[in-house]
Amino acid sequence: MALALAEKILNAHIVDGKPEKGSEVGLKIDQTLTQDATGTMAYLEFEAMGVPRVKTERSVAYIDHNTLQNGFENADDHRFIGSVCKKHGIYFSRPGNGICHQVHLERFGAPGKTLIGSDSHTPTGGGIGMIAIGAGGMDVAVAMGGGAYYITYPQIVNVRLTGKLQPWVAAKDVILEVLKRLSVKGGVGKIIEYSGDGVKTLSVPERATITNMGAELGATTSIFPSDEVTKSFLKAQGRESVYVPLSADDGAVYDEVVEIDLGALVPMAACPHSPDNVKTCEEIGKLKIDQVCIGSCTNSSLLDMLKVAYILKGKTVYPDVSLSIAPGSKQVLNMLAENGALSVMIDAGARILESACGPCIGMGQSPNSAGISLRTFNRNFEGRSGTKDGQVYLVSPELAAASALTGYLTDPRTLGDMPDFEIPKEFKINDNMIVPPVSESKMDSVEVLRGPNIKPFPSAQPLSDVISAQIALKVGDNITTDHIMPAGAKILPLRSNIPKISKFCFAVCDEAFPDRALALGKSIVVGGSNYGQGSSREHAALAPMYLGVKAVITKSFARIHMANLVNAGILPLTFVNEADYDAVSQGDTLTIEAPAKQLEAGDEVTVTNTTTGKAFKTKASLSDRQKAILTAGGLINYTGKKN
Ligand code: MIC
Ligand code: SF4
Repeated sequence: MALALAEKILNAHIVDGKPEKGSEVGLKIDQTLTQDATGTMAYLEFEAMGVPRVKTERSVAYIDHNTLQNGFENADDHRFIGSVCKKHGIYFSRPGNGICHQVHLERFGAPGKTLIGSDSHTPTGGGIGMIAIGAGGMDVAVAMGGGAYYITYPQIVNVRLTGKLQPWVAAKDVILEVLKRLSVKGGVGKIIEYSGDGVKTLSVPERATITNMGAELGATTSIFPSDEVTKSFLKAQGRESVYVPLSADDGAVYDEVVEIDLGALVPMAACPHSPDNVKTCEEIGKLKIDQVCIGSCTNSSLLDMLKVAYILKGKTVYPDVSLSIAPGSKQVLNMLAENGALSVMIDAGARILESACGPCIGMGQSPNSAGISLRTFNRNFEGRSGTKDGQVYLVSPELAAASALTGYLTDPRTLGDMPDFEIPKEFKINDNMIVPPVSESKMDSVEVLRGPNIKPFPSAQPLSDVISAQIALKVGDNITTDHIMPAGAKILPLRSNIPKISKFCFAVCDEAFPDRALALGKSIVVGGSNYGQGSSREHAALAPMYLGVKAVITKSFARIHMANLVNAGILPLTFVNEADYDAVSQGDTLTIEAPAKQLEAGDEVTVTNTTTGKAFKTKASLSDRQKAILTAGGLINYTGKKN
């Protein structure tokens, strides 16, 4: 049978289950990555598994999120991760070396390999033909220990690209168009596979922008073929040896087809507060802006930065506007320094930031009150910028730079002719900020360095005979992990301390929730559709678990968050009749009799609202493996039991 590219790579990695759409398969994982905001927890979990050395082909730990170091906590985490890496066979990308996804693409990614990362934008690797998937820290820990990573065998959506982008229209506009058409839930349970004549007109960094922001579709991942363009990129990175040509078989059959004529696209923006709220510049009209931020794992490549420098050359940032620029990696920053583009940016008045996530995760550069901020990032959820009423628009670097000069949202096509921007024949390669692990003979002598803020992860309880608990919180549709477990400069330093970080759980929705949940002892959360979209942070499951949440009942879940709930031993259920969502209220007591037995018997779980006396049906869309994990009280307990 003719196969899609994604199917070919998936099938070559299946170690458990069958490639049947909708059923669960276990995949062999070739590479893993972590970043520091999820990494400490992931390595604590890895340590708990007692595996001396990682069993993957390559595992890399990056320090890129918590680099503000406003206090000892972040630096302690960096030191802990660095020492764990040395001991357990993991490469360590030091702070300053760049954003995990950008550096991984430059230095480690390889076509045809599988990669999981404890960060939802891991699909960036799809830009060079990898199956790269975002996962919770616990799943990454298991993969580092040689265990399989489980996904639902996905449907494949084929996005067929034809034509060529017009001058000043960007790869960002391609993914914004896909988001406009499919929405933030359109990709759930699917892999987005790009093909068609238009593919060869896009460079690797442009492809990576598209696969990166495919995370906002809720997709399992996105992938481009590996072709001559991939080969030249890898060659310029001194890594031609990992190149293999890869594409779908002729006549591959897809579950859905989306056609996009690149030549028909125009510059666009995702308006507040959702990445799928996409409008063209013309539709948005005259919009006065306060801030422009360029960078993040979506748009911080050398190519992006060269375009920005070209636009800023000889000009000055508009008086009322603050422009910050964070090049994605040390390689990018260094090349900009050497070719003079950095000086052009500084001359124009840009505020140059270190190569890290920075403003994208609310670590500095929050806009002014109700400030309008144009960002080249991938998420514009409410409050994520650090300013509650900040209005964030997601745009291309070209549009961002043009607007920084005029003070208004500006269509970059007004800039006139566009020169050809090309990937260099050779990137500047210096891996001196990537520390290799010590040899096996020396690993016993490495001491793991911990700090006072690094607390062990809380352990979950096996499923009890009956769950009877109050609804401590009822929320609406599209609740993001930034609602459940906010990030930002104040909260991110607490990522290694679940008891402390839990005090901010659901702070965006209801500041009283943590105290209420703790006082109740056990509780239930009710949500609408696409609950838990966004980040892969398992803290959005670990904090509720610590606060005593036993079950979350929603209209539907986002993929990674649902897996994280299962791993944390929290029962994820969906309403069979969505009308039952309206029939429950915060404060009602719900009872689930013999949950483990109900799960064993099938996928339907009966819940009784003891406050109203009404019973309703819910669905547990779980594999047998996931049911066993829940019964055992989370993935760590389950893995311990199995060994
Ligand atoms: C994000 O973009 O939200 C993050 C911060 O990179 C997260 C990971 C985290 O919360 O640490 C993600 O996307 O998974
Ligand atoms: Fe970092 Fe932002 Fe990318 Fe997340 S989306 S990895 S915070 S740059």
